Amino acid sequence: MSEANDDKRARIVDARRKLRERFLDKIAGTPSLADGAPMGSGPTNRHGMPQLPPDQYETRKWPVLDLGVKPKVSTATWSLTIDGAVRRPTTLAWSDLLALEQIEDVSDFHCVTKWSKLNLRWRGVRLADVLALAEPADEARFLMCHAHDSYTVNLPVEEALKPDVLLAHTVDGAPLPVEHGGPCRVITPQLYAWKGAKWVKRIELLTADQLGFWEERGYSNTAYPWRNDRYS
Ligand SMILES: Nc1nc2c(c(=O)[nH]1)N[C@H]1C(S)=C(S)[C@@H](COP(=O)(O)O)O[C@H]1N2
Ligand SMILES: [Mo]
Repeated sequence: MSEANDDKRARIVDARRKLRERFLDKIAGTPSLADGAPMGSGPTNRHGMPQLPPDQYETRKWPVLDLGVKPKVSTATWSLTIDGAVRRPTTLAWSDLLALEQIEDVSDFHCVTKWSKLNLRWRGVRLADVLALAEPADEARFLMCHAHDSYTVNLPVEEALKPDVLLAHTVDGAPLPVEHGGPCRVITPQLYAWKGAKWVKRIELLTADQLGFWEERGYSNTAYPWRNDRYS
């Protein structure tokens, strides 16, 4: 990543716009609280909806869910690779991530086990920007996130492009703690939280859908909290 930052930013903005255009119909066709108002840059994502999706309760603590491993990843050796069905396979170092546009967004976090943590203030980079950098191929429709603990989770590209989907490195003003996926995780505020990979290391673009860890074990492939869409 040696381009001058201005050139790179202009290229990302243009690539993001083109990518969004390709997926606009699909974005419009999915249940979304964001469709009317771009987010990823401001306060909560509820937009007049009730506080909580159906059958969720609010928790003040923030539970930790993982597969029994909390990988220690230092920012010095951190990298994120975007590959698969892309024109420009891309690997970012930590400094590359921080050189991209930084977004602050307040959003809610809904776990399929029924707790919701409201009003988390995240800071990070839009996943859309990082995908735009890698230029997904025309046939790219899905992505698989791979994490350091061998967790995997799949997403349709149109969900990944939503503006509140972040590669988050900071929460409530502090570096994201290891147990919550630090130094960097994906968040998907409009889907159940398992769709956001903690300790993400690779994002693979796919031309056909594949199931991730929980989707293979019976969780819904779509995972819309506002539709109580938990299991398949
Ligand atoms: N790498 C990785 N990411 C993961 C998980 C995991 O086990 N490993 N668990 C998922 C699940 S089921 C949920 S509910 C959220 C929990 O995030 P938290 O531990 O920060 O609350 O992370 C998701 N992302
Ligand atoms: Mo979960």
